[in-house]
Amino acid sequence: MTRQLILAITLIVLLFTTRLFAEDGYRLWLRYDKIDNPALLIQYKKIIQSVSVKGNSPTINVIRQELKNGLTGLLGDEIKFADTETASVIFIKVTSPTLGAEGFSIGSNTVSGKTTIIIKANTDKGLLYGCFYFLRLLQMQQSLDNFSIISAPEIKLRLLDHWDNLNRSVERGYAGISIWNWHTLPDYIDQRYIDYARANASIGINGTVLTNVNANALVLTSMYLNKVAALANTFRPYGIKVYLTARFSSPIEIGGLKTADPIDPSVQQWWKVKAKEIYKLIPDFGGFLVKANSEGQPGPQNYNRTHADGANMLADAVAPYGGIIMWRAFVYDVRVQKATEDYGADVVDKNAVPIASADRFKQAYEQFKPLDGQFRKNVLVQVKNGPIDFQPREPFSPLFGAMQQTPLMMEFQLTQEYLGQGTNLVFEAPLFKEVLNTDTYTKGKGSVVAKIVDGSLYTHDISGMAAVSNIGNDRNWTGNLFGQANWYTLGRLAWNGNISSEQIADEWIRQTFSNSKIFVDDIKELMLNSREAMVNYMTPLGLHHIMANGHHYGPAPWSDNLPRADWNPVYYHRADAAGIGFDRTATGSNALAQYAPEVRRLYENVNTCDEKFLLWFHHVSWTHKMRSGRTLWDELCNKYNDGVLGVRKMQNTWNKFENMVDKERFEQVKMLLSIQEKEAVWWRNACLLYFQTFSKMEIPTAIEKPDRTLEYYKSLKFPYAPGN
Ligand code: GCV
Repeated sequence: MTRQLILAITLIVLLFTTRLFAEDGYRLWLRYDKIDNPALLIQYKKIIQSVSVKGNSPTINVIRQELKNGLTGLLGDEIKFADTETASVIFIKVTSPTLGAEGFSIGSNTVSGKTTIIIKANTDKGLLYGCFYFLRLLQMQQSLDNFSIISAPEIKLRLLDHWDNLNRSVERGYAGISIWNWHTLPDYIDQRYIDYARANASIGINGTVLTNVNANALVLTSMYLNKVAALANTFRPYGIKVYLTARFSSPIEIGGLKTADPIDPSVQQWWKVKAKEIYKLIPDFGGFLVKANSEGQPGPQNYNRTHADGANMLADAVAPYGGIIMWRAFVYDVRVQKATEDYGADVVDKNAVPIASADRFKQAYEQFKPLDGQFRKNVLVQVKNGPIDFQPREPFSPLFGAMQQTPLMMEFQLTQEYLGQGTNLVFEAPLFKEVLNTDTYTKGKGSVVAKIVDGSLYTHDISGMAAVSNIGNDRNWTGNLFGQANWYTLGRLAWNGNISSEQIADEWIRQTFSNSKIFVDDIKELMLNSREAMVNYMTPLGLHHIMANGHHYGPAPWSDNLPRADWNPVYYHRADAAGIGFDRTATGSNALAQYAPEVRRLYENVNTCDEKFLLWFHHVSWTHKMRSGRTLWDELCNKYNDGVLGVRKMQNTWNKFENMVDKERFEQVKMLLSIQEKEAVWWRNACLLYFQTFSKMEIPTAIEKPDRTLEYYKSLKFPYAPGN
């Protein structure tokens, strides 16, 4: 073969593969394609002629690189760097009390027809955030005429929590395996690590917990710490700190001690030495996230100590270096379970007596509220948004507002463990906003959850919002392309809790797909309605926790065979001949008493309770008259059916845009929506057929009849469902 022929073939292959991978979703919302509006492009080019970024710290170098890629891509010409005196886009370090350590200002000024854009910040990191904001403005095709913005984050710790294991499996992960390739670290730095850091920095995320809360002590051994340090070095220029999960029994498992008792001086010393070792390798190490005495994880209660004793011991170890401890409040009563002797496995004590009267809803509050005021200053208690476990809709956790002396960190879940997993398109911003906007009334009207989380209501210096990551090594990062929007949401909401779901969707669509008005409007509507559709086809009217055991994929409201009563769906829906739902009023578990009186009053009366939460708080008769005038049974049937119709509407909307989305992404979303439709039908049919065995009422004629039997749905098994 001649050299020319080889060259030609290589070129063809290159062209082909470039096209093949051109729009596979890898670039997330940082696509930087050339502006497709010719008039605007001319304007932008006129304004943005050269850029000035002084200095050469690693972060400043990152800014230059991002501007080079971003502006060259968006404008179509190589961007020039120039002096402050001549450049038209100028990054400047200033000293400004309003901007803090991470904020920035950005504005444009036109004098005698020449526009200058100035980005100011106190720190390199602030400039980096300003750089990404500027690039976002361009990607969203916004005007650069005379604008002025000051932006600083409301929440200090804005974190992704990876439930990634050292063997690269991801607990509740639906996007491939872990992006951390522990085997090739520390020497091999995958480009993905850098692109991960860029994506996070672009939305203000400033920390990452690399490992699963069901923790493996090995990550604290020196071999792994060197790998962690390599990731920390990669992320540092992007303003991202690394954190690890700490297995409470590590002093025994890797330290050779006989105990992990937090009051034992040798244990305290072990953690202090470990912290010293970590900080020597990673001077800006963020700290530890801990799941203790929960679902079989070891913790201080193994030694009759409290969560505060455990958290404080670790807090003391990292305090000299500025580290923090995030101690999870996701606990439920340990009296029905115990850890094995060597703490090596999650074991449920099958002989333990379930506490019949206990309500899992109440248990985190019961264990943590009495500890308020006992935690060290560098401890945050990390609370899931609702009292049970990331359900499609939950009331807010009663701990928010109840622990006023302790900074409470929000834990959301991006990965869709209970929200249709990898196949369902569910935009989570409305879910997160619903919780953040809810009034706890703990300090009078207006005591919304957002103000507790950002530390403003009870005046805490540290504040945090974390979300369980939905990222894996799938080419498009999140498996379902629209999962990227949920990652985007975490960053934007942690930066600014007031930003609306509409705005988040708008920004994401414009950067990820297109600025076309019709596309943006329709896809925004699709996204904004997706969460309610999912609530309807899975758990309408306040049903919760009725999914299959273990992998949690699909419906199984009939399930009643798990060793803990409160792991079983029947425990939560309590359907019987009289009705359905969990009575959490004073006549039942009285969980409502954990809320402020104003909140309790909103929910305690079956006739006035917000119907979205009805079955969370009441056992309601099948013939109860709903606000629509229907019986509860008819309403339930209608809601389930509305959910299915909602998904079909999403399909119709998406299908309209075949010509406006590249083939690869269009087809992927289309195929997943079609799976989602089937799954919605499955949820509706299985749940209605099962609940009908109690209600003994007909499914209204206007609603599609289930085409399979209940036995069929009960027989479905998915031994290899992902994420388990
Ligand atoms: C990491 C739920 C999930 C578990 C998860 C746990 C937690 O129970 O199913 O996979 O464990 O929450 O948040 O700790």
